[in-house]
Amino acid sequence: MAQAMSERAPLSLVALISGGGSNLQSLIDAQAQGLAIQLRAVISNRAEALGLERARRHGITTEILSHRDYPDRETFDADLAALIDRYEPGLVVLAGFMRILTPGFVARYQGRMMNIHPSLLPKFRGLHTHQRALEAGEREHGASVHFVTAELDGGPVIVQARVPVLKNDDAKSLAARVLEREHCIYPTAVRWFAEGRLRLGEDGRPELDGQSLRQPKVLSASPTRSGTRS
Ligand code: NHR
Ligand code: GAR
Repeated sequence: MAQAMSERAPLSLVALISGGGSNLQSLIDAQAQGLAIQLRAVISNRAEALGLERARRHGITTEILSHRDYPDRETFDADLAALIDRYEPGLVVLAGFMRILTPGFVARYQGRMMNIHPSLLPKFRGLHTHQRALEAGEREHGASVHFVTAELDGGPVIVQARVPVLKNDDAKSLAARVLEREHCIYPTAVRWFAEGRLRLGEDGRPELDGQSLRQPKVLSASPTRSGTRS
């Protein structure tokens, strides 16, 4: 089909997953609604990841690379990079990917790899964020999209979504409330990147529309301000 001359080529993506893949699904759905991305491959380190089934259902190429087949992180990451590079992605998205990546791997994709993390970074880096937020007595929790750096969950934050912690929450109910908002902010960050509005600036901060972000963007849950349309 003919493309208007002003349109840029769709942003090619490779997604890394380990589990359910609902964030992957949010990107697939955003694409179906017109976001100019092309999901070239979904790579999982777990053969049983449900996200692989979602990808297959949408005709997206899937790859399994089990970390258990490797003696150490370096050799796993070397093969992972080789696999990713076959698809020549403009952006690599970690979407519930559960393996810590080596500094060499991260450097290769500097400025073109994002992660979604289920906390209001810099709070609660690492795992079990919902339980930890509850135990800390937080009244607010959320999720963050950040550029990936060697520092685990320490990369510059692009956008966050905040949710309230409710009185009777357990880790499961809180995770579900956060996850729903993840499905809004990840496609938004990817859209900004695809439109050429977002990049990792020289100063190490995200740059959106030519402005260095001193604070992450925060998307509210209200549909008119959610950032899913503009
Ligand atoms: N790698 C680097 N270098 N930097 C980041 O910011 C990364 C990263 C790899 C993954 C996602 C992250 C999250 O959003 C992510 C960010 C896995 C672990 C972990 O401890 C921690 C954080 C994240 C992902 N993984 C264990 C490990 O030994 C394994 C846990 C498991 O398999 O269940 O790799 O939370
Ligand atoms: C999401 O909440 C994501 O933020 C989190 O795991 C869930 C994956 O859900 N990521 C991490 O904890 C990374 N360590 P999904 O597979 O349905 O997208």
